[in-house]
Amino acid sequence: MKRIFSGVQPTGSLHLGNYLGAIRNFVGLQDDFECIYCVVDMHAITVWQDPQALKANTREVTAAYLAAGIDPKRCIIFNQSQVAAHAELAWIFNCVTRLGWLNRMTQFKEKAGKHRENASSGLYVYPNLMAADILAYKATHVPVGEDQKQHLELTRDIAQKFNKDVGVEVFPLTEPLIFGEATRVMSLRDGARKMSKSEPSDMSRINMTDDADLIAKKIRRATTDPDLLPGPEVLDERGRVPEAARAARPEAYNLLGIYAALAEKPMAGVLADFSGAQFSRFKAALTDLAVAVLGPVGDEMQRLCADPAAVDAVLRDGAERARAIADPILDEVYDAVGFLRP
Ligand code: AQP
Repeated sequence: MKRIFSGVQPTGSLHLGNYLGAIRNFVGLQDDFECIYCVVDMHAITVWQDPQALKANTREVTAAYLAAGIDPKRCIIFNQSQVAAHAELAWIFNCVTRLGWLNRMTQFKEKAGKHRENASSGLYVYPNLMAADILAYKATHVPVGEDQKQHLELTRDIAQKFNKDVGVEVFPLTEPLIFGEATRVMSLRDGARKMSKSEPSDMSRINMTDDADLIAKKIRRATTDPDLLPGPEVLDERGRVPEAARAARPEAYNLLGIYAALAEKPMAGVLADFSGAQFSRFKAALTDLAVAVLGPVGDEMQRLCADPAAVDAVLRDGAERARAIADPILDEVYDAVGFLRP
């Protein structure tokens, strides 16, 4: 049976990047896989989270899953800290992963930045917890964006080393699930930076719960350049924007990419529609499209967040079903390791 595991961190306001790069894709997968969608609150605390905000954000991510169309009966939706197997297996993996492997992880270097000595040890061993998330369910597939590819490779290395060390094929080698053209949504203020929950400026992102006026204001103020929009002739033979063209006009291609993703249309079609247009005309069309796509999802999220008891009930039910899968797998792991459970 094909089983998916994926998660989103409750680290702040969910934005268009989280929607286009992750949550929208999760919805389609539920038809072909057994899907486990987690709100990874234990990953979130690898950097400081205000406790009240963490609770609210955990409910918000859950509401986003539901509002986007993930069916909590067909899929398992829960928050990570409710299922002890994640922490327990992560400890085992702390003892499997080699320091050299972790030292190669680029995300730690990016997130810890210049203040490496001050980063939490949780941030450093984050990839071990991610491996535990996936392997606690023996997930066969994980949808990954560019930024998570390296961590999934590490998950495979951990599974392989564990199996070899104990001499039993306990874990599968989880496969990445790569979607068509990767959607990497960049900040509205700086086309070189990823749109991110933790970016201090709210004007840098479109939040999933922003209303029509706020979406219009953010798109109107989005950074652009003085030129007219390019036509489809800029694309390479595979219909992609060449790196050099993107580097020369990062903000323009970011907005065009957002349009293409929201319209679910190839870039060539979008460029044909707006070839030679001024940004003002394009931004008006982008606003209408963003409001049409995000509006209903945001409204439903607001409605769900106003009823925390209903959201909590989904998380409780999901956690129970998640434990039913993970606990026997953990028993198998403990036995393989040599832990007595008399
Ligand atoms: N800008 C983005 N474009 C496309 N996909 C994105 N994702 C995040 N940002 C973009 C995808 O959303 C999923 C959930 O991400 P996460 O919450 O686990 O953490 P993240 O990738 O670190 O997201 P943020 O928004 O940047 O959060 P902070 O600021 O807390 O670090 C992932 O599948 C991710 O690829």
